[in-house]
Amino acid sequence: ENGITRPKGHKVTYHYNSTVEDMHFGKTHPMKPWRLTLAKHLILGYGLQHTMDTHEAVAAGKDQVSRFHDPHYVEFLSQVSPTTFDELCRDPRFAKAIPPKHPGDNVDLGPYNLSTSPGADCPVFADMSTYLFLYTGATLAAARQLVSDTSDIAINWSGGLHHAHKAEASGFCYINDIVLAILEMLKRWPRVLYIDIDVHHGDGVEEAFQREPRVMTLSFHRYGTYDESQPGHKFFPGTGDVSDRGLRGTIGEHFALNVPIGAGIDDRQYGGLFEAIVGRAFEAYKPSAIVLQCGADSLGGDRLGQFNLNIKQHGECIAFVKALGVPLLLLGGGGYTARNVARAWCHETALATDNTLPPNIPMDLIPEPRAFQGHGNGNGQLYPAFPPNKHINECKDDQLEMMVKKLD
Ligand code: V1S
Ligand code: CA
Ligand code: ZN
Repeated sequence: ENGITRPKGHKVTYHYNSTVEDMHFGKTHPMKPWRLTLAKHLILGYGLQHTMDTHEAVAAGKDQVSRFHDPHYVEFLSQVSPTTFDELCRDPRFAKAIPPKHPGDNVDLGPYNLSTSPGADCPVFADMSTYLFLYTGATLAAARQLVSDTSDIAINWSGGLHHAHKAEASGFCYINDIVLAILEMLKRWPRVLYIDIDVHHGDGVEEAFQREPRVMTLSFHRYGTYDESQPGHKFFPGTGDVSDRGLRGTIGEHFALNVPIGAGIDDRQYGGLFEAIVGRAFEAYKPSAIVLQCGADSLGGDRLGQFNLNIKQHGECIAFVKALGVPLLLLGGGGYTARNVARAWCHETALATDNTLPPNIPMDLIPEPRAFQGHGNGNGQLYPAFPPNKHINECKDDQLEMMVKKLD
């Protein structure tokens, strides 16, 4: 009735669990799982659930998670909560995982880079184990749908947590669901291409497969100093230079690609880079399947990101990869201006199912209202003080072209 139809010729599955959406990392923490509820409500509002099969995820098992992660770390994650944390820290099995304290550290770190201090990147919060094993379960279910040919495109917007290491949480990521999904896909396919359009470097996935020629990792990310005011402060996580190509001297060398980018890249420049590099990587590597991490913190106006992409261009990356015509796992990731994240992932769910949404929601990015910086309207509300935080474009076309040549 509203023109929304099932895709012809391919099948899409959507993996979710509402319990994940109700979790809280802490009041000041930028990661807001309720952005997933916002996205889901938009998706349901447009009727996109009729265009795909929806699957409620069940929790991953400890044994499944241990296929990549250290079993002690997995055990810790399965037991940790704000009430058990101190006792677990005293447990001799985990004591050796507590990092030494550096002078100037403003948060107290426990084992595996976890912390109960407010403001920590990887806080211990209520029902955290449930959250971790559920988002991982959703990604594994999605990967299994592809492997068993019951899906051509499988989606889990709660996954894509690319910074988690074998025995360490990092940058809001605890379990690396992406690595686990790729391991599942390697059971069937000889080569998997991983593409990461989150504004941050996909370091955890790259590191996991740095010796593995059967996985090519390709990340586009902001790289360099955070801003001029603090020359020593690197944009997180600080890795992913163009010269970083997989572990030197191993058979994995040349199977990692990195595209470091300056602040403020625009749609035209990003689209040019993405299509040239992904097109060439696909042609040369001939992957049997693709995993695409669709972090929405590469959008303009993101609370943490520094790119100026619009939802249209972000979506064009997904459409370009879909058109390559191999089984595709679509995952979420970062994205810290919740309303824009929800609109991007709803639009991308529509693209996956060959639908175009009616243009009754503007495609322009909505600025984040900023407390204390806005001007009151007299009704206790704040107007945004600035247009979306458009970062000054410091990407020169000739420098971008040079980088593409270097990568070839
Ligand atoms: N940029 C940034 C940023 N902001 C925070 C943060 C802010 C408030 C809090 F209450 C807690 C944390 N942390 C960071 C970054 C991590 C970014 C992770 C991105 C994740 C992803 O989108 O790629 C995938 C989901 N952390 C840092 O910059 C490290 C510090 C250097 C500064 C912050 N403190 C808490 C730790 C050290
Ligand atoms: Ca990235
Ligand atoms: Zn990110």
